[in-house]
Amino acid sequence: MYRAYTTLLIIFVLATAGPVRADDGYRLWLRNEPLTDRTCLKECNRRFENVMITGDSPVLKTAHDEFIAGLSELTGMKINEVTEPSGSGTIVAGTFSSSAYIASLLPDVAPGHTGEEGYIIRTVKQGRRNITVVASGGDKGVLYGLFHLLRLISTESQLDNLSITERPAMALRLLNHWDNLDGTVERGYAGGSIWNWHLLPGYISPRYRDYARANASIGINGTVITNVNANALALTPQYLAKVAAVADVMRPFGIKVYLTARFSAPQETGNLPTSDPLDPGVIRWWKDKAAEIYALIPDFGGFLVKANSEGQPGPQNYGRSHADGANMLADAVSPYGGIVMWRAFVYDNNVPVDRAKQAYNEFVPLDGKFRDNVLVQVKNGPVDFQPREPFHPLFGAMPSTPLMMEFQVTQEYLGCATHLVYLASLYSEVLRSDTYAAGPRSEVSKVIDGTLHSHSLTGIAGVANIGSERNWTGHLFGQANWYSFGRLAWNPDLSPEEIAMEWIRMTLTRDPSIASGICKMMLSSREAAVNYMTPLGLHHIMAEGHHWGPGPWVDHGRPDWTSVYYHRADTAGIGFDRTTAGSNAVSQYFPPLNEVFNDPHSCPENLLLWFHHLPWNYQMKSGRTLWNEMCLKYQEGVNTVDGFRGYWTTLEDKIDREQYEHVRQMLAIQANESRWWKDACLLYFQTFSRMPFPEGVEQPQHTLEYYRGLKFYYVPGI
Ligand code: BDP
Repeated sequence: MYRAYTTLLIIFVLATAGPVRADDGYRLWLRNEPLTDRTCLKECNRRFENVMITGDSPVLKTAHDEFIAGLSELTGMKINEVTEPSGSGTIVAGTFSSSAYIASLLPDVAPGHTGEEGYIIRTVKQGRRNITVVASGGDKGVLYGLFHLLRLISTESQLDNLSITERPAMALRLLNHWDNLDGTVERGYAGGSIWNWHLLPGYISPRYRDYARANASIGINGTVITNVNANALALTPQYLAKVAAVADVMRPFGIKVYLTARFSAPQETGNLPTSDPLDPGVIRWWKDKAAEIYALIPDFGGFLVKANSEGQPGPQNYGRSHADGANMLADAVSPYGGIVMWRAFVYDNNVPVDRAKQAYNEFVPLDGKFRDNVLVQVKNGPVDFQPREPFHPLFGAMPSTPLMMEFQVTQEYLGCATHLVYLASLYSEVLRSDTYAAGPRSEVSKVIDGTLHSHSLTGIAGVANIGSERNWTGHLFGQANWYSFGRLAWNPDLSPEEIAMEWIRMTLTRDPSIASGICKMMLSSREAAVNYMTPLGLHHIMAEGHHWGPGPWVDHGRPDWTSVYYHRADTAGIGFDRTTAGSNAVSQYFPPLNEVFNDPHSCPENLLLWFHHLPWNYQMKSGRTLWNEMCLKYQEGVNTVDGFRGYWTTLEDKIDREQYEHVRQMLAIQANESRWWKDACLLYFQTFSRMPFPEGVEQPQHTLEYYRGLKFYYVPGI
C-alpha cells in the first residue's frame, strides 16, 4: 500500500513538474510530451488503440513507424497492430491503390482527388466503432496525413468527426542550405554544417534521419544541400557518392536531394576550355554529368543555380543569356524528370542606377524563353532579405514562367540568430501582398502556387537556419521559423497566429494562457525588429561584411553594397527616391500599386523611405515630423523587446527550465542589441537632421564615434 502510494506520488510529481526536466531543444516540435489532459487521453484510447496501416513501400514504412512511435510517446498507450478494424476504434491508413478497403471507406472520393501528396482524414462510423481513415493517392500523402493526425493529438485538438482534406499549395517545398564542403555555413548561426562531408558516405549521422523526419512532419519534400555560392567539387565522383548517401536517408521521408551547380564546373573539374552553354562540348559534359548523378541517385531533384551574381560565373561571361544557361542545364536533367531552379538574385558587374530594379530588368525580357522544367527563383523582395521590403516586382510580371519564392529562414539581416524574430509574419505579409497582375486578388501566393498563370510546376524555398548546434537553430525560437516556413509552403493562407500556436503547443507548453502569451510575443516580434533596425521603409543599413548590427555610415566599396546608397540621408532629408521623378522603380509594379507607391501620401508609411526621399520635417499621418516619428519608432522597437523580457520572467517555473533560461539570456542580448541599433542609427541620422530627440526617446548610451569604432572579427556566417 505504502509502495503504491509512493509510486503514485512520484508519477504525480513527474507529470506535474514540467520545469524539472531539461529540454535541450533537440527534439524540436516533435518532442511528443506525454498528454496530461484526461479527456484527450480517453479519446485517443477510444479511437486509436488499433492501427492498420497498409502498404510496405519505404515511405509507408516510415509513415507506420513514425505514427506508432509518436502515438505511444504522446499517449503511453499499448497500440495493437491489426489487419482489420477492431475494438472501439481503429486508425486505417494507406493509399487508395494499396487497399480496396480504404477506397470503400471513402466511396464519395475519386482516387485522384488528393493527388500524390494530399490526403483525407475522416472519421467513419461503423456501428459503435470509430474508424479514422487517413488516405491519399500517394505514399507521401499518407506520411503527411499521419503527421497531421499526430499534430492534432499533440496539440490536444478535437479528434471526433474529423473531416479534413489537404493538398499542398506548392509542388516543391524546399530548404536551401548555404552549406560549404568545408563544413562552414554561409550566413549560418547555429554551428557548422549538419552534413559531415568528411565522414560521408561511410558514417551516417543519426542527425540526418532526425532532420528528415522534422522536415517530413511539416511537408518539406526537397533539400538543396550545398551553397548557392557553389563549389564545383560537389559534382565530382568523390562527393557524389556522399550526396547519394544523404539521398538514401532522405528518400524514405519523401525528400529529394538537389545540388547547386557551379556554372564553370566544366572548366574547373572537367578540364574543358570553356563553360559556354552553347558549346557542344559543354552541353555534352553536363549531359554526361546528369547521367552519372542519376545512376547514383535515381530520384535526384535537379540543380539550383546562382549565376552572374556577386562574382559567380554564368552564361553572361560568354555573351549568353540566363535563359541559355538555364535551358542547357534543363536539357541535361529533363530525361530523368529533373528540374532547374535559376535564381533571379543578380548583381551586375556594373553598378546600376537602382539595384532594386535589376532582376526585373534582366528577367522580364526572358519570360517565355525558359524550358518547361525551369523555375526562376526570386527572393521575396527586390533588394536582399531586409527586415521589411515590398514584394519583388517580378511576381506577376513573368506570366509564362513558373516563379519560385525564396525566403530567408536564417536571420542574416535580423540579428544573426541572437534575436527572437518570428518570421511567419514576414512570410505571410509577402505571400498575401496583392500584385494586381491580373486585377485585384492577384496575390503573390497565387503567382507562386501557379493558379494565377496556370503553372503546375510550382515551388518555394527557404534558406535554412539549421546547423550542428544541439537545438538545430541556435536560438530556440529559430525553430519556429523553420516550422512556419514548412507550414506556409504547404498552405500560404494559414495565419501566423495559428502556426505559432501549433508550434508553441508542440514545443513549449500546452497551457492555453501561457501559449497565448508566448504567441502574442511572437506575433509582435517582427515589427519590433523592423522598428529598432529599419523603420518606415529604411533598408540595407547594417554593418558591412558580416551584417551583424548597425552600419548606416558604411560608404566605401562598391556603391550598391554600402548603406549610404540606400538611405541617401542628407541635410534635406532621407530615403531612396524610387518615384517616377527618381529611379522610377515604382513603374515595375502594376497599377494601381505603382501610383499608390509613387505618392508619399498614399504610400504605406511602413515603406515610405523605400520609395521616397522626404524632408526631416515631412508631416506623417500621426501629425509628427518624419524625424520625430523615426525616433519614436526606434524607441518603440526597444520598448517592445523590454516588454518581452519582462513577460518571459513570469514563465520562470511554468516552462522547461533549460528552455526558459536559454530564452531569458537571448532576450537580454536582444535588448542590448536593439539599443545598439537605435542609438547608432539615430545618432548617425541626427548628424543630418540636426534635430533633437523627441520626448520619450532614451538618451543614447554612447557616442556615435563609439558605435562607429566597434569592430568584430569572428562573427559567424562569413
Ligand atoms: C546575400 C548574402 C550572401 C548570399 C547572397 C545570395 O549576404 O551571403 O550569397 O545573399 O543570396 O544576402 O546569393
